[in-house]
Amino acid sequence: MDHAADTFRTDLMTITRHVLNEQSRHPESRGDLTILLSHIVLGCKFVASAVNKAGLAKLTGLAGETNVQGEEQKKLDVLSNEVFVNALVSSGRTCVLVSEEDEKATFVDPKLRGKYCVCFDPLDGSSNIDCGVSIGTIFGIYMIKNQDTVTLEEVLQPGKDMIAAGYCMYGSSCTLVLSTGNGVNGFTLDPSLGEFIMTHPDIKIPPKGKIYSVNEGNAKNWDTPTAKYVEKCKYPTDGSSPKSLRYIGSMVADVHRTLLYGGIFLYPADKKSPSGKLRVMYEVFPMSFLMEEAGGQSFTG
Ligand code: AHM
Ligand code: MG
Repeated sequence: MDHAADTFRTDLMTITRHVLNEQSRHPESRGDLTILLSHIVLGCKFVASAVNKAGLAKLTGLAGETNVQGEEQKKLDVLSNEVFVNALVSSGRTCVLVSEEDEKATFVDPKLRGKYCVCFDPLDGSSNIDCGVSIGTIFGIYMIKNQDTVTLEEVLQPGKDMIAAGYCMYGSSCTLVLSTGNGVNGFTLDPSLGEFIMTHPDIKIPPKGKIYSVNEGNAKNWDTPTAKYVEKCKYPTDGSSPKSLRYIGSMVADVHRTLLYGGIFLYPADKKSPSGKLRVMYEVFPMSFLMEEAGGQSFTG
């Protein structure tokens, strides 16, 4: 007779179970990070559902507003930002929120404050929304020394002080990749259960990769070392095979593929964006944290 376990996985490592396991490694922990992460997971589930319905619910298209970087906001960006802000504030575990969609940092009402600062891009890759290509949420979490006296300066911490980071990719499946500083794990949303189940335990980036990922349309504005590097990917001089080019234009999807398949993702500074296009606090630092936790490297220049 068939056992249920032959057909179904019956011992499921949900993201909550995983985070609780991680928490038990720190006996002094009071579960604050666990609670915060469960609110982030809720935000991701909400956005996943909204992204799935975007075309049907007429959520695609412009919301008629402009964000800090002067870009037009999409309705889904606005919605996702609201969901994350509400989820993070109501967790009672945050004191400052820094969102790509908000011009100023949000200082949480003292009555609801906790010790964490969360930097996030609620919906990255928004130019891809209307054609159904993968987009994602990116987040990085810092601990603040004194939540009552926190200042903006204290929020500008170096990436190495981050205590947890992750992203959620809304693609052909919805995948959440998380690190709390003890390796990287990936979880896939099972829509029938409404739970993220561990599908990619202990992700390690392959030591060698055959893919480079960059917006080559910017090549005329690159500096010489960048141009030379990319040239070598295409015309190797050491007898190796040329690398393949893959570029989605959604950092979450491009980084996710790089984590799983190996290779390099780059968005070099150029004449048009001398300090680079990607934003350090809510895009580069969290992704670098994950890359390094997965055994990879992240660097400038
Ligand atoms: P966004 O935050 O406005 O969506 O922009 C960030 C995105 C990244 O996801 C992606 O890596 C990059 O911009 C793509 O830029 P480009 O279209 O210049 O190649
Ligand atoms: Mg972004």
